[in-house]
Amino acid sequence: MTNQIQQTNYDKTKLKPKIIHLGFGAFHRAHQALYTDELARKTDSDWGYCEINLMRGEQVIQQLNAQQLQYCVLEKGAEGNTARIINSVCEAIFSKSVGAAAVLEKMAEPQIAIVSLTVTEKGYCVDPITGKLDLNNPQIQPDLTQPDNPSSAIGYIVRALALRNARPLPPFSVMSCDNVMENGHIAKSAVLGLAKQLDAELADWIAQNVTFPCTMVDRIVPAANEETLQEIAEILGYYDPCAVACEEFKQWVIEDDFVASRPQWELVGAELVEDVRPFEQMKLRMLNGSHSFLAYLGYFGGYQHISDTMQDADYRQAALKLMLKEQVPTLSMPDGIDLSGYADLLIERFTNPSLKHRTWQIAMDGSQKLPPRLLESISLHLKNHTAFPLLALAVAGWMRYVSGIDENQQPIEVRDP
Ligand code: NAI
Ligand code: CS2
Repeated sequence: MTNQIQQTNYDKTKLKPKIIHLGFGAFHRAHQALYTDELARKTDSDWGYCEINLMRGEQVIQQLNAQQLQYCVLEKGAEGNTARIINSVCEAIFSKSVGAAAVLEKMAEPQIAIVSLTVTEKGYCVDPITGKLDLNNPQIQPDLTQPDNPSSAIGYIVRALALRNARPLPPFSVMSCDNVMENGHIAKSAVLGLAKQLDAELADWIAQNVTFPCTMVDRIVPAANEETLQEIAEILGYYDPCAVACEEFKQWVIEDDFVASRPQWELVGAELVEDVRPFEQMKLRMLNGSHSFLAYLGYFGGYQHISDTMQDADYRQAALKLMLKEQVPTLSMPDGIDLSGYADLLIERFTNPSLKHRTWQIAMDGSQKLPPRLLESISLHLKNHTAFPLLALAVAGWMRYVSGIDENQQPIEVRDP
């Protein structure tokens, strides 16, 4: 196994913070920030990030600032590992350290063309069934009464757009990169839902002037633990607390619907398309649906990681069968997409023993994750009178899991809003 280090090859001063990203978590570091870094490596792109963490994630922002806004992504391949130094971040702030007014001023800077998000499924504060903003959500409630001092991601976006409209400045595009079906439409529904409560004219302006491209995002990026960070430190020769490890595979399908300009991500492998829906459905049902199946059933089987479940032929076969027999029939894909090959590739990716992706991590937030992964397919099976034993088993696994007691009568640390 070889380890390579890919150092940065450009001067960061050529970049401008033209994208605000909300949610500097593990995934964004190894996905959108890496694509944008690759673009700066290969072209004269001047697109850089201003990273903002809201509510949580103060420490990683401090650590990133302390290391000149560079960090490492370790890509773990079958042949070897590549430690890539990512340099696409120009600024990083934690909302509570600087205050809401300073964050809003950043979002209202004239050069900001895109606000992207990875704030987890629950960050949109929508009812998972209706897709509409939940006005009773505890994150949204304070934003209804104090809109100029927001706390939710949606509250920040609405207030920043209000500032841009008032100044007047051009709007930005809002690009969700979360595992939410029709994530752009959900982001739009949440933003308009809040704006309508605050100012009907603003809501109209947003509806007419802001775009919310949908995206399908894919790369398995487990939360980094001390073992991961030590492994990366051995390769780099120094300790990087912001580093993450991930698989080699990555995919990004983006609806080409930006109101201002955008980076030419297609030059570094992203697919810019008219309609992302089929790709989102394929990925959420086949990859994430079987991930959740393996997470709940694997947890009860005593398996700590997804790769451990893949060592058990029963689990492996069940995951493949769930994909091919119960999810594929619910999909309608453009010509040329080989779903059986896709399923085989997913099993291969899940098997990667160097990715320590905890079943417990994937089991988190099931109430938000299950609708696009399992329940929409179940609805279709019910309508068509077709069988769905494995989807039902996955839901049963979730029910059993949220009861909070495992097979040995031990408590489960359930995390779910
Ligand atoms: P993470 O836990 O490392 O990061 C989550 C980020 O979201 C943090 O910056 C946190 O501050 C922020 N956040 C959490 N709740 C929030 C809220 N209510 N409002 C505002 N910000 C909030 O998680 P990770 O791995 O980065 O994943 C984030 C999301 O990215 C996932 O939920 C999923 O939708 C998507 N994703 C993750 C992949 C992965 O393999 N990790 C792959 C594909 C998509
Ligand atoms: C996982 C996803 O945590 C989860 O729920 O199913 O984060 C998964 O790793 C990604 O969607 C892969 O792209």
